[in-house]
Amino acid sequence: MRRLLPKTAFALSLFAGTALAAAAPVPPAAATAQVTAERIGDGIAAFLPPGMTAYPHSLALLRTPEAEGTLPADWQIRPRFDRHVGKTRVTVAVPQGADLYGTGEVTGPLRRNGESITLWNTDNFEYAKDGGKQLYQSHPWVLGVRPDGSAFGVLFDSTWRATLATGSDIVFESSGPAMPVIVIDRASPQAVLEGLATLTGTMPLPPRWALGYQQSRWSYTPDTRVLQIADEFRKRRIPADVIWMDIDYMDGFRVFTFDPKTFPDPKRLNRELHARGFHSVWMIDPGVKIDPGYKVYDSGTVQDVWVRDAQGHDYHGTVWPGAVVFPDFTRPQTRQWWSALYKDFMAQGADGVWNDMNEPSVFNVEGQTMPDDNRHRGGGELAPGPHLEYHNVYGMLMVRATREGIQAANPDKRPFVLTRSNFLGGQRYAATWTGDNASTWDDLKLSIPMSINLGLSGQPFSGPDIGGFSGVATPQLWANWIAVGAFYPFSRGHTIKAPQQKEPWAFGPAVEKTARIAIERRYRLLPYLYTLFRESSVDGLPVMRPVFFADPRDPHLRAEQQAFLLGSDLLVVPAFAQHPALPQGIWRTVSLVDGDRADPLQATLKVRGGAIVPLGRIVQDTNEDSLKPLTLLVSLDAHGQAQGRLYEDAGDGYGYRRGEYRLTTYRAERQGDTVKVGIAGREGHWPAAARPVVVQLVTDAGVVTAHGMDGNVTLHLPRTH
Ligand code: NBV
Repeated sequence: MRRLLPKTAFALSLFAGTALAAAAPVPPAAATAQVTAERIGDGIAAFLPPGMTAYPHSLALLRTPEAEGTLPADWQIRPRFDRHVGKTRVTVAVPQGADLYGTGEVTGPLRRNGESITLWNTDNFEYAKDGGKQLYQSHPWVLGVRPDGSAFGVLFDSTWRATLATGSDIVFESSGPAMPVIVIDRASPQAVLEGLATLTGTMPLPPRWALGYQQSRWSYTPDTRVLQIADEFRKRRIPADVIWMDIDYMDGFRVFTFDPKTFPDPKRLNRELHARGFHSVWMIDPGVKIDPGYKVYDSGTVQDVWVRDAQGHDYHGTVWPGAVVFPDFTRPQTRQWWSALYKDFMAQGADGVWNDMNEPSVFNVEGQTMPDDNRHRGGGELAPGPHLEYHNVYGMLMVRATREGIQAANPDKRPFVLTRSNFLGGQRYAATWTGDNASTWDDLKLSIPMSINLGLSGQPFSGPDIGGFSGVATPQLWANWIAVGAFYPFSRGHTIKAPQQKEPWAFGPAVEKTARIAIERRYRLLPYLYTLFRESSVDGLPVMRPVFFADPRDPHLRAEQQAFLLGSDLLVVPAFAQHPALPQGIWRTVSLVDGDRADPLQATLKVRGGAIVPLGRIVQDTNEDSLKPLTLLVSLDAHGQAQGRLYEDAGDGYGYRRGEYRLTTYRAERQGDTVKVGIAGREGHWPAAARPVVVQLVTDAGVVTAHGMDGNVTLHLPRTH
């Protein structure tokens, strides 16, 4: 690492950055004059705008980048900085023929060429406002894929309100000061996303239960209704892991309280849910009711944690509880106070927390949020600043404090937080759902590119409200939605209060059957999914991937947004997909559950030739050991070989960080009329117990099954194969 500027240069800097100021000037070109460019990683460059001498503290990044050397002279992608009518503008020329992706939580097509969005976190009911071009989260990040499959990413490191246009130029126009820009340029989109993960971090491994199917509603109340729902799942033998408590459990919408009439004994409710094999997630909003005598309001007031208005008074807004104050999460004291509130809350036995309304959403005011000139006081690494600067990270700072609070309350468990609002890098703190969609075919279809683009922006753990939040879902729509929704990384049915129930059984027996099959398929796939989540927590690659990841050089796959990949080995083609562009090569259709191929609403699942996909048996929840037996779904490539991985650990806690896990690489090889399936590698300290294994070889002529012990199964092919 080089330090090119004398230390005093940092002191002179406008920013309190600690890292090295880069100083190697780029080759003289008018557009980039005075821009400082530095290599900060393998195929990663940072550009500081004219006048900036050190990389400022960044909320998106894990750590402040450090210079590693000068940029190669032939480095292609270089941002151009200029001021433009009171705004800061950065322009990046898009290489000829490149396809653009990412840009976070967006409606519209997967391929973002010719799109324009506003980065200003907004409560956008039914995605109606501004044509859905402005949603709950902001990701100032664009991924580009060139015709030859090589790829680049551009990260505009600013939290201020901005617009992001992705045309023949990428144009980022911010209401704030000039910001650093990071460019990643690597051999493939996968390699660019790995680069993004080194910068913004990865999703921490969630508890395994969070991968199960989840059921929510605004709201299940009273507590007896919650248990009825749980019992209904078990009675009908529809697998499920989580029931969600929306705002009505609170006492007059006061956060961290329970309605004494409808939820008199939350501890008991959580115990009852656990006894039924369910986990519980409870909503907490940021707005705190102004109510002297209410503990949260009183303690926050004593500790002086509230956001202030331009005059320096506590800002008052209106949300569910009526008049509220908002915690100023830019302050370290506020975050500590907020975290500490979770101690008693989690002691009631809650398993996870759902932070809603954290754009923050404010009722009855223009713009539906607090004024731009409200003051955030900052502290630590964060300078004081106006709401215009901190609005987009309000939700992220909130869930950071939430996560820390849950972690401190239950140090031996992995936190689970779901958030509506977030920012680039926010996968470090919370999973996400895509807000208030509607029960329409359009919203079903656009949920797929939405979740894919979130994954291409660093957030692998997302999904929409299955069935649509608002409006009436027809049985046909809901059935189609669950058939695909079982494969979102985050798989949760949820709905608004009225007019309809939207549980799997609410639409009659035919839809219930489709739902059961779809959810059973997810549960069979859990060993594979959990392996993917583990990999994503290490390398940052998405769980749900665009089809073009199968072959980034194939131009026909670049706009496919109906079908998608889970990992690299499983292709999901929704029943409603019309003329999907599918990858070349061997992809074999598989059945996971009795009746799935016969049900016309189920998505078609295809396994890549060359892959081994680990499957479990159908269980009702993730507490049950599904690997009795383990099934290995083997699909050989043209050379008669296949490989796949299975990650196993305790499902919760941090033992895996001490090596208490087992990562097994399976390999299959055909020799004449036999296929041997063995173990090619192991990692982790968990002992490999002898266990029965079922191998299902998927061939073009059908499935051949063999039983044996783990690591040593030989399958004899009948003549016809
Ligand atoms: O807490 C109620 C709802 C919740 O169900 C939904 O998922 C959130 O996106 N919440 C919004 C507030 C009211 C929305 C109209």
